[in-house]
Amino acid sequence: MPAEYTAFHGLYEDFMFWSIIVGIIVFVWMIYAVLRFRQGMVDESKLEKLEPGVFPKERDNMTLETAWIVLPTILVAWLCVLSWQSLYDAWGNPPSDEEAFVVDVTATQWNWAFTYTEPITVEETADGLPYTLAVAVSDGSISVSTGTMDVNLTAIWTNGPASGQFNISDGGATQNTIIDLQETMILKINDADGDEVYSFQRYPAQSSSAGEVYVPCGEDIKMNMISERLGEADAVLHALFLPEWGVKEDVVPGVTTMLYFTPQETGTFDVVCAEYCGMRHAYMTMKITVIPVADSVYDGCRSDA
Ligand SMILES: [Cu+2]
Repeated sequence: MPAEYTAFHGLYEDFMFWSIIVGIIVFVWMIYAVLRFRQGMVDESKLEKLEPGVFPKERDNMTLETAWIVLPTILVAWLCVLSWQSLYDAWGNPPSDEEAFVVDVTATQWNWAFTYTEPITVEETADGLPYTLAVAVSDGSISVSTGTMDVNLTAIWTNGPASGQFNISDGGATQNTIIDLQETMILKINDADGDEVYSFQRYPAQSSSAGEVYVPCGEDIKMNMISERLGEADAVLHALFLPEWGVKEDVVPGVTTMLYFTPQETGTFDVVCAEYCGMRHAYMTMKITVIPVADSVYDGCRSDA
């Protein structure tokens, strides 16, 4: 079910409520009619015989007929009104590419490729560390400080084709190295047991992250989507579906389609294909991670909680 803050959440609950009410009325009436009028329950000799071609006008019930036309009409009209807001949310007012955090999406048989159009930095520190870990990555160096604590850590980094590692003890270490922030930069810091205590990932514009796409919390996220050939595999119809926000849009060969949403909570959610696209359609899944934004207007965006 879509997240509670989305228009689709309320819509789902409203439709569920009215479906259950209508379902109860229909099924109770149907079961009653089946039992009450089954063969043997009525004396057939007393039944009036209907004449073909003659409408039994005397058995009209105008009130009943009006009711079963007017009430469902009102209900359907009401459901249309309820749907309006979510339709508007999904299609009505797309953010421009300048306002939004734009990710280009290329669907192939059978893969999603997400390419950032602006840089994004993803930083994560393990919970409950008994020391304060401060890390700074700049063009000229990687600095790690553990404050007054002497902790043995290992930093492993890759920056485009370059890579390296260094050890940290005595409260910190600095590695002087040329970091090109136009290239993907990944830094992981592990403790003596090999467990990751910190990770830093920076993806420049036109780069992609493997197996997972990162988006900032609280911003309008816009996905511009195309479908492409991959080797021998044809460009076919796909549909990007993000169940967490209840949004889904077709990805059509030869056309750029678009989808947008505004995450208001951090976390990792599913990305799936919702249009059958061949043998490995079911495996066309990925993860989308909404990363915290410290000064966001949304409570759910400010921490990793
Ligand atoms: Cu598919």
